[in-house]
Amino acid sequence: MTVVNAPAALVIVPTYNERDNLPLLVEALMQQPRVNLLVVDDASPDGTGDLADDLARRHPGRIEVMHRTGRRGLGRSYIDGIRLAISRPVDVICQMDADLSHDPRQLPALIAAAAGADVVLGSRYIPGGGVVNWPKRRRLLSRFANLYIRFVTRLTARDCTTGFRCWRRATLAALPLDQFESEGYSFLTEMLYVAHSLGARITEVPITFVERRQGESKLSSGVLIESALTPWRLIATKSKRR
Ligand SMILES: Nc1nc2c(ncn2[C@@H]2O[C@H](COP(=O)(O)OP(=O)(O)OP(=O)(O)O)[C@@H](O)[C@H]2O)c(=O)[nH]1
Ligand SMILES: [Mg+2]
Repeated sequence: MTVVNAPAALVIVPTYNERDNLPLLVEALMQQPRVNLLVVDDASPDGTGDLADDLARRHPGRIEVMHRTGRRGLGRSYIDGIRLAISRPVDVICQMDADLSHDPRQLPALIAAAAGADVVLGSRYIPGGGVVNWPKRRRLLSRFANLYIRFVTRLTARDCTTGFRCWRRATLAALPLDQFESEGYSFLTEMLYVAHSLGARITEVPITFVERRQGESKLSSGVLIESALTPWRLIATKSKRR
């Protein structure tokens, strides 16, 4: 049916110590037609980078691996990954976590929605979306973060912090990445805010987020502080950006 006309997509997956999860994610993604993968590994001490190279050899022409050096960080990794991704001849560029929290079977729905929007958010907080296996504390933190971001920035999306997204390549290419300041998770909020202020059409597609079973979370207190300050910085520096 739509396979032939489906847009070619490149999925950026940042990794830090995801040895147990990455092979399962790759296996599932490689079953999707016209989907390629860019792994951005931050010199994971558990050898995720070497493992990604092995997986790339097993799927010739479909997986690229970027080995970062220097200071690690989710935002820094995405900036490097996006710079490479936008140079590839694809229609759509996606973002996904490596820890199987984002279901590859939901990816086609996000890609399809990019036909009618510039940015598609895989959303936990619209009807049909949800979260599985999160303790109450974590649920509250995420809910509060979204309320806080929406309140401060006036973004209207229900899930501004989701890491499961699809972008039209041109929209992503228009982001002034050299002006971004977020080093960690708040990069996700920053890129959404900047895209919105550049006039991008943002839509949400429901997803079910499943908490990781393997590996460790990288949420640190430094990351949380940056996330709390970022919405204020974004509105304060809005006029400097075009
Ligand atoms: N390259 C890179 N990837 C990272 C870094 N920190 C986290 N990641 C990856 O970013 C994705 C999201 O990180 P998680 O630790 O799962 O964050 P989370 O989903 O908010 O936290 P959990 O609920 O514990 O899973 C995963 O694929 C991580 O491997 C980093 O510093 N560098
Ligand atoms: Mg996770």
